[in-house]
Amino acid sequence: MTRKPANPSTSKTESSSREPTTPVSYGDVPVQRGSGGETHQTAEHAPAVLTTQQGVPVADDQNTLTSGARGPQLLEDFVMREKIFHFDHERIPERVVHARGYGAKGTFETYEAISDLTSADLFQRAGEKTEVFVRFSTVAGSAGSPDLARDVRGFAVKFYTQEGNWDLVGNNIPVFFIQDAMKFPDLVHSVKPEPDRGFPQAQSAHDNFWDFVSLMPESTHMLMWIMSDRAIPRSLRFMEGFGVHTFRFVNDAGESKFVKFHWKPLQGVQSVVWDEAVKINGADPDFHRRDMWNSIAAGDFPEWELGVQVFDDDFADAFPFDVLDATKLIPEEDVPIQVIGKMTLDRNVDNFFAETEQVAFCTSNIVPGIDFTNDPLLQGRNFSYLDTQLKRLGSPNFTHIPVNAPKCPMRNFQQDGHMAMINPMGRANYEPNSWGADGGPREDPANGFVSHPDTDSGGKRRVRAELFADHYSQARQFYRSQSATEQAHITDAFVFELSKVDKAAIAERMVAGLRNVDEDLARSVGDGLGFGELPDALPVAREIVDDLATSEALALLSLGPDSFAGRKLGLLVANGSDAKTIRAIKRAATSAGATVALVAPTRHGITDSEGTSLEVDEKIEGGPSVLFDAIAVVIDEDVAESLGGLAPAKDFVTDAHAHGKFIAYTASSTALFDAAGIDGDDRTDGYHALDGKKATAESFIETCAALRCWDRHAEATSVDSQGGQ
Ligand code: HDE
Repeated sequence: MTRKPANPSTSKTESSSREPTTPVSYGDVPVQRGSGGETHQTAEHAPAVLTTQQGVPVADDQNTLTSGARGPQLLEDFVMREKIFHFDHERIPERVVHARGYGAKGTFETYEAISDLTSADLFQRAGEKTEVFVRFSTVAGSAGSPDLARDVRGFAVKFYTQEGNWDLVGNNIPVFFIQDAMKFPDLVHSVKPEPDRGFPQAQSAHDNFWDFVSLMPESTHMLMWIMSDRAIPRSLRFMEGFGVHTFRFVNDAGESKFVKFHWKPLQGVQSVVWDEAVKINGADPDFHRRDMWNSIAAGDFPEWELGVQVFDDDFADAFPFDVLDATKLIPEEDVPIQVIGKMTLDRNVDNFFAETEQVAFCTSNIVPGIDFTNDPLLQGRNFSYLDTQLKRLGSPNFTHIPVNAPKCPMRNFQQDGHMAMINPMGRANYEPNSWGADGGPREDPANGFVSHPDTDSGGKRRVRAELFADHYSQARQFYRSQSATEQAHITDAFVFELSKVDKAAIAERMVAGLRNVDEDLARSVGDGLGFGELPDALPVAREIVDDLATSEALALLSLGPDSFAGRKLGLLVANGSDAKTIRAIKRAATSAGATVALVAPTRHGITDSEGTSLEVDEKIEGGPSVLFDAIAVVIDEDVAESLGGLAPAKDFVTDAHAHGKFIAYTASSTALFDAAGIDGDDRTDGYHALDGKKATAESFIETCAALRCWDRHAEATSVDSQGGQ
């Protein structure tokens, strides 16, 4: 057996003088050293030799150098000092917002050339493939916060094009809270933990947030989105993405049009319900990142189409709102989306820190053919992102880190600085110079990036454009575009969040603002909070446009998936469970592209009715039904009786019932449902009886294509059904 050298200059072969030694002690655990001093006992291939950062082979990685077995440690122990020194400096500052994120790699494929619209190199050739790195994130929580916080999700894409990196740093919501970057620190301070007490973490349900937004009516449209189920996605794979701002496309002839970017998930759009989100955060705080990692690892690659809304100055001038205002969107019905390519995420990161943590998105990273507009939020971001990367990554050479480096040629005279990996070669490090071909790179006026020559100018003032003063019209349009189910969820979310606010005046001011959106919404939120009379509506700065057409694309439920593919069934089983039924349901689910997790009273396998041992994925306490899109219960009568006495087993079915999930069950399982208070009369809407037959299992899985039984969910969560007012 030949050992792979750790480092050519220090490699030792099998014949090294360091022969196997006796076991060394590491606490109470004996550790067997290999012939090279390494301690990986069972590796099939001999691992590389452990070295210091200087490449010096390490003989003992378990014990510090001491003077005698019980004596003092020696300062000369460079091996130990280097290891601890490095460990002490492992952390870099987390992002001030979007600290919790998850990355993946993939490819963007251009469908057709769109040279008439843009000269951007990646859009010039049909079938062109461009590598991408994507980082999804929440905004408010710190790096260790739970995934299912009610929050916007970041959707940042780095395209490594042949003419440089283009970063489309978007969100899963098409509008934003504020209109001017000047207000961003205030917004973020208000949602982050309150400064005196240091909580709440990853939550907007507290006084400071609602105080700020209720004083900033421009946030109203965004609040409608953030109180909708868009803010609690089922998975990062089932979210839309938006560039939010209006950008410019510029073609070779220098002609420019406005453009808004959209990501449309081919998986469909899907969210969870609030009670589920709260419980998922406890059951699996890594729910979203685990889902992404597992799907990619299993070869079920998520895909999004990139769409653009392209429009000209005439449209912008006629549109009732300002296209430079990031609190407004352009309905798809007004400017249809043109799909221009597809992104597939097919590789997980090799190392979380190296890629997901160190990736540095900058809105200022654009390429020839794409340009900014004067959106004041976008312009402010162009300053902020570059600035923040310096703080976070510690050196202007963060562009040398592989995840940030372009994959096309990069040459300039920038040099030195902390951790410089790339410096100019040769004698010339300036230009102009007269060193001819050896003098380094030169500018390219014909093909280099040229800013679109916008002619807007005016006196220096701190003002907002006139149409920015409309704060309610599109919030109303959004609310009216939702189904009754979605409107109810929005109402419940407002009630939940405002019920966490201690100061009554803040909640009242918010409800006063909601009266400008929709009277019924304000009334229902007021009722939920126990208000008697509603406060007067807030004054409006500009007359509300009341006749905006509703837009189906703004609702979530109309965008749901059309099959059960990519989703997960939780199958509750135990010893003696009917083998035929288990087989039928597993086959039906997997052939529909879904995954099945076996949940059982014990983790280390069960034996089915035919005596076959089955591996179990979750012990019932660790695999609550909130982790699954639908459930099936296949247990025999004795087990159903005994599980009826176990709280987590009852929760498994009551939660699935209340969350409106599709539920399949065998006749032998009913005692569990009865014990959980779901008797025969309740087991109707969305319940499927299983009988071991293939066709029954398939018809259940087909039904699961629909998201939920919303009526059951509404009934289980309404105050009326609980005997309240
Ligand atoms: Fe960001 N934002 N942002 N933002 N943002 C950051 O940059 C900022 C805004 C967005 O996964 C920071 O690298 C300002 C809108 C995403 O690494 C920081 C303003 C949108 C990410 C910053 C905004 C976003 C960030 C923090 C108001 C959607 C995560 C760390 C003008 C279109 C990127 C960092 C990643 C991150 C500033 C508003 C999306 C501080 C000043 C609007 C997806 O630079």
